[in-house]
Amino acid sequence: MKQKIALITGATGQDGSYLCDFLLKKNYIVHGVKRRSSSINTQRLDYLYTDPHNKTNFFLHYGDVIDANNILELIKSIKPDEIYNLAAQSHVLTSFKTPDYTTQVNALGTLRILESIKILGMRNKTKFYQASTSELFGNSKVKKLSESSQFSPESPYATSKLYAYYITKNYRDAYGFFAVNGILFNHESPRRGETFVTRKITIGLNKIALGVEKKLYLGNINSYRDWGHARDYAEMQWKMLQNNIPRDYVIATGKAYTVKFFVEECCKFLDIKIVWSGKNENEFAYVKSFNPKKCPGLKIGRKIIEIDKKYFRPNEVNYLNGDSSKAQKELRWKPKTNVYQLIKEMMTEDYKLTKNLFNSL
Ligand code: NAP
Ligand code: G4F
Repeated sequence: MKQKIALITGATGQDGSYLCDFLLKKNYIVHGVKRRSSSINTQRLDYLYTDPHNKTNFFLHYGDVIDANNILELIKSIKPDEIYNLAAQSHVLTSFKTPDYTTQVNALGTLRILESIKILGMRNKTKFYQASTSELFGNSKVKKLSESSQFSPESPYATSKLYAYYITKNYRDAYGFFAVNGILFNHESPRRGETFVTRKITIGLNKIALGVEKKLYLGNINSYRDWGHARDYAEMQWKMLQNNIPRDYVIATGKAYTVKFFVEECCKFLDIKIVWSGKNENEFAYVKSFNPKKCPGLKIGRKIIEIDKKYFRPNEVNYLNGDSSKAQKELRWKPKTNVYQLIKEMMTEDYKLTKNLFNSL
């Protein structure tokens, strides 16, 4: 069988790295787009990379979805069977500070790829996956959000992704593209960016336990998220493009927890007992008891979590919980990793990382 060719924008990100790995194992030829940066930004892919002078199925190209000519050239030369558009300014709070840039990348970046496929006459060859998001739903009253729930974006990030969602649908409806939206709820992993809340917590608490840092500052700890594992969700991105018909799907675990719960479970992993005190922006957590073998850097009574208003968003999405029954039925899928397994994996990896850091100090 002819080897399939995939092009992945955002290959250097959390999802991109899992998807590259997944597709290479499926014997794809994988082309990833990386951005030029002043220091190397391919750490998540290093274990997959082979010098292209040797035989390899994995190639990285410089590119940027803001550069229409670059995107057109890449698609023209690579001739992919499948394009996964994962490139994004993906941080919600940052999107309030850089709304123009966020829109250029997330909204118009998507349009540029779709237009390139159209201009090159490749709509019958190339399938297109768009990384849509549960942020589209905003503060819905619906407790379990599905493909038919209403959108109500609450941030420049979500609004830019709303454009990308609809332009993908437009190209499917107007020109017959095989173009789909994966409406993915939050998914995390040891490769998650350090400024998203789960990873910030797993890194922060490990540093506190080992005495590298004293305190972790967080924003709104009362919001709920439906957290899955990025590795499981990469498989779904692929499955959507193997479907007989181009359809949009919600991918979620169906269970939502607060940020506060996530903190408490991470503390349990380290055998730290915390007590919460105070309210709203004055809330904090201090250490009631701990295991000195696991946490040589701790002291009883120390405040280890505090709230810093700078992490509050001008608009918050308070509750996100997804109903992925359509994907489960039509794509034969079940979320494999629950939040407890996710926390265990992230904490284990960040404990090792922090120990290495500590030993090198
Ligand atoms: P991520 O770790 O932030 O990765 C984003 C990727 O996009 C990185 O490779 C980044 O490159 C790249 N990128 C940013 N701006 C670009 C540009 N102008 N041109 C080309 N590439 C650019 O995000 P993720 O968690 O893997 O998420 C992947 C996609 O899924 C994103 O579109 C995100 O919005 C969406 N999504 C994520 C979640 C989630 O919970 N993770 C849920 C729903 C939807 P650098 O490495 O150089 O920064
Ligand atoms: O981890 P977060 O920054 O993720 P958020 O905003 O839900 O967005 C992520 O998931 C979306 C899918 O729903 C993606 F589309 C998007 O690209 C991204 O991957 O924040 C989660 C929650 C929020 O309610 C936030 O206010 O945690 C709260 N939070 C509390 N303290 C914090 C912090 N978030 C961050 N980043 N940093 C804090 O210190």
